[in-house]
Amino acid sequence: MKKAIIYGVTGQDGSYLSDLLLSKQYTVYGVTRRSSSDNTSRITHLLNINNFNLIQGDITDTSSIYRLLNEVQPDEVYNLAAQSHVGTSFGQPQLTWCVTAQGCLNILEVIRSMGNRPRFYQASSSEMFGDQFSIRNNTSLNNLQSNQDPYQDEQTAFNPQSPYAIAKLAAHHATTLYRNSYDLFACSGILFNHESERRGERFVTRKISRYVANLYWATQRGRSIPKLKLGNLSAKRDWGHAEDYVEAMWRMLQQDTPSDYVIATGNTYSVEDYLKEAFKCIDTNEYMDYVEIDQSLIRPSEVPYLRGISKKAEKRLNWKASIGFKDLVSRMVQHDIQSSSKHEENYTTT
Ligand code: NAP
Ligand code: G4F
Repeated sequence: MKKAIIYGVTGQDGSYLSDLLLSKQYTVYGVTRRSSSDNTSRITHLLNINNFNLIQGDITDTSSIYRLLNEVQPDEVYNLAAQSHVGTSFGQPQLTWCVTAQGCLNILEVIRSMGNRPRFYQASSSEMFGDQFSIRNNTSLNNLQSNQDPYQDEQTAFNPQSPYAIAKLAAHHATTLYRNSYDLFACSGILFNHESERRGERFVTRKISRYVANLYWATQRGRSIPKLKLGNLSAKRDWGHAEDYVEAMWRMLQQDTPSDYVIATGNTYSVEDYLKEAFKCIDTNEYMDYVEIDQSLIRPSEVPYLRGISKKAEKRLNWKASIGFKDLVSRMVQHDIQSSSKHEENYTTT
């Protein structure tokens, strides 16, 4: 029976990865930060399972990492912990650095000091590419047909556009350095955006799906609700479902040799496309009637376009995204409609 430690277990990916590893008979040690209010809503279904252990800790505290790894002697360590909101990172750059960059280095240093070294997964991000892309057929960004070139893959240059992306890139380089210099089995998954019914409520997809669900119920009750405040609608993202993506993380650590992989669907859609598709789920075409552009939500610097090519993962990990854009949007909206029916409208408009 394998043992895995998950940093970031209370987050979207941590909860799905726990589900996956428990289904494979792992014993899971999920690390959670002490909090004055409950932060375990995504893992309540796991709290009474024998093979699932919740441990208090923090990746900014190396002594607690050292103790936990040496006590548990895990086979695998997944670092999913981060201050993961790009917009927030502009307001809290130092905190983002301490958690998202330094936290990874702290874990690497502990693993390096161990006799039996666990395999290590680092949650790298497509945000590291920033404004960079690769191109085939001389297609330019201004002359783009949907789902054609450009793209990002393992060869594309990095040029981070936020404190979050800078911190992720530092952690990414540290992971490569420790793999090459100290022979650690350390992999980075360069994951493109992945969402789900468990997605944090301040990421744009969930913000929209929750608003649409609340609008649906308000309309049923003959009420109106305030407009949804959004920032940049033209940014394009490659959106997949988190359940597919945690499978890729696990597969990376089962290979004979460690490496880095781009994980993405290969398709790109704008925030406005997501908005349109979400409103379609409640048979509403006039989606802009419900939206207000809020300048304070426009970031000082933006990543305009992401579309990942996962050929390497397809070939070596036999991995491919199984849930497409329309399915993803529909699942999120339907889930939010069902869960908000129990409550009065409780929307986030900002
Ligand atoms: P998430 O929902 O925001 O989860 C982040 C997790 O990190 C939470 O469990 C959080 O705990 C924990 N955390 C924050 N600060 C910590 C600290 N100091 N010590 C220990 N834990 C801490 O993020 P996600 O969407 O699941 O993403 C997982 C990872 O993949 C993150 O590193 C993210 O940056 C990266 N990533 C995500 C995507 C995506 O599209 N989802 C794409 C590429 C990379 P609390 O619950 O207590 O806040
Ligand atoms: O949902 P978002 O906040 O995700 P973003 O910035 O792409 O970052 C996510 O994906 C990364 C992988 O590429 C992860 F590394 C990261 O941890 C996170 O999971 O924003 C998506 C787009 C952006 O262009 C943003 O400017 O939506 C735009 N947007 C427009 N209005 C908004 C809003 N984003 C948010 N969060 N809230 C808005 O009101």
